[in-house]
Amino acid sequence: MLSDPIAALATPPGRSALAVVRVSGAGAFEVAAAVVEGFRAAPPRVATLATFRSADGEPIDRGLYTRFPAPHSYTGEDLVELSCHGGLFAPARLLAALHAAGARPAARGEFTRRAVLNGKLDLVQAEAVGDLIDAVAPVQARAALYQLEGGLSRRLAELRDSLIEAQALLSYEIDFPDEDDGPVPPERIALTIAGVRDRIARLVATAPSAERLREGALLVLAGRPNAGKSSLFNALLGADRALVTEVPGTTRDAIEAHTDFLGWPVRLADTAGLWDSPDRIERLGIEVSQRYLSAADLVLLCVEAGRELGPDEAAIVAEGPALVVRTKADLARPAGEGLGVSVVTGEGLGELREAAAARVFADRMSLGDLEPALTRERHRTALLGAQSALADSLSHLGPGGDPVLTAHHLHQATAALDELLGAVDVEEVLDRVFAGFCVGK
Ligand SMILES: Nc1nc2c(ncn2[C@@H]2O[C@H](COP(=O)(O)OP(=O)(O)OP(=O)(O)O)[C@@H](O)[C@H]2O)c(=O)[nH]1
Ligand SMILES: [Mg+2]
Repeated sequence: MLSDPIAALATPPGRSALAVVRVSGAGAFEVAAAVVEGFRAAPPRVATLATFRSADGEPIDRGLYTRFPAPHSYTGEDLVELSCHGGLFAPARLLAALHAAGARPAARGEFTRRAVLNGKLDLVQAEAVGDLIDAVAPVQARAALYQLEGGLSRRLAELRDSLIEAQALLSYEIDFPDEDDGPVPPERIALTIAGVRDRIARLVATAPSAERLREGALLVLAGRPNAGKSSLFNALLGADRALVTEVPGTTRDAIEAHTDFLGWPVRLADTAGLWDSPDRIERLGIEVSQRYLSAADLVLLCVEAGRELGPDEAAIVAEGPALVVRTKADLARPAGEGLGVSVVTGEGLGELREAAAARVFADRMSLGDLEPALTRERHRTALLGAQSALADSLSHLGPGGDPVLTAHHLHQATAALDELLGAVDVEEVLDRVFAGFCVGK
């Protein structure tokens, strides 16, 4: 049943001052009344102090409960929030009592899923709830909050409105096919459609850096053995994560760590040195390095300051995107291009962070994080679908064209936007979006 009562812990389990448990669905108030002493019908949305008891009347804790009658709740259903002391016992016993009183354990993301089904949030906003919780850098949190507050949704709704307008204009054309220049000139319809197509193109262009912002840009430290990659990895993280020795071939397997460069989220990867090694295990490590090189948003190519770039290194730069980092700048003056750094003196580390962040987040820096942007592949795929449907619709417009086919493709484009916002009932899309959520969301 879709609206059966569900209950789950909304805070992380473990030692804490407080824990919050949520119950939502038809019958949530009856479930709560079985556990909360003196649970009363009034007043809504006001926290009330009460004793919580298990089915056999044993006291569990004293805490606060708040009643949110539908539709004025997160899920749009009757909802109760109970807060008790944290730790291992009180929250678990409170939850068990609520389950015994008839609430089922919630599935991943089920609270937010219900909010979407009840029209409290659209799908793009629901994704932002997950992004806000998962944010590790301030810019990620700001972008998620903007999306949650409807920044992207509003932009998509405007596009949808324009498409509906084009469909309306087109229906005149279909209804009065014999009038030579019809009540609406086809050029006007074409202009409206082309306008939407261009606005979609501008949104699609935000996808690479916005997806990067959400996931963290992948920066890969690569170069010859002993170039100082692992030392730089540790220095940039501010922690000794990777082994460093004077023996070439120290790093065998890639290591990844999350950090931020001046507030911009990055995934930093240290890799095995690239050379023709006779050692089988080292060769396997080098294959991993190659895969990282091709997946990188930016390669930080480490070359000792004292020497010229070899052809292997020049090839990596040519393939790009890469930034040449001249390591061990305390030992020699950098020869040729690249940014000099030293992990001994700390020289160049700040500049490197700045240059790398500027390279991978250039357009987010110029746009600011408060512009609608496509933060997921799902958004990009939907809008690319809409874009090609619009191109098809334009190709059937005008002399010799078929307005019915134009209308059909316009419809497809609108459907792509609807699926993106979750306006149509698409269980499969919902399943995919909420698979990554935790049970209390
Ligand atoms: N003087 C100086 N020595 C450095 C610097 N960076 C690294 N080294 C030394 O260079 C040697 C190799 O450093 P690593 O960081 O292990 O080099 P790597 O590129 O990870 O090497 P592999 O994992 O073998 O490919 C070590 O002896 C480091 O102490 C630096 O900035 N200045
Ligand atoms: Mg190493």
